[in-house]
Amino acid sequence: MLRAMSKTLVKPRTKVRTETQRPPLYKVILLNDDFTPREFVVQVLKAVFRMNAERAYHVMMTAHQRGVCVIAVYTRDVAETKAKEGTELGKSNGYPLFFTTEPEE
Ligand code: TYC
Repeated sequence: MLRAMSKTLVKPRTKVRTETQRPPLYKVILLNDDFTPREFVVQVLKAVFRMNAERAYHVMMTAHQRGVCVIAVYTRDVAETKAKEGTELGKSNGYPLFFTTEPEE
């Protein structure tokens, strides 16, 4: 068979990547609202985002005063899971607390 006998040499054209490929990162953002108690927001930040009391209070106050606060950056899966966990903790306690995610530029 012509095909099997073919002796064409195909040179592999490979590129060597010297830079480490990193997964894209996503920001988790806390949104202010008028109903969720400050102390509850602090508890959620400590539980879901592993913040100490001081950091959690500072982040909560930033969202309270400016409307939003970037909490942390994670890979997409982790960011989305944590945002959902925080939002659901609020919801199951009757609060409109809301976390969202956004790709980092
Ligand atoms: N603004 C809320 C209050 O006055 C507290 C609060 C802070 C709610 C930050 C959400 O992301 C938030 N009770």
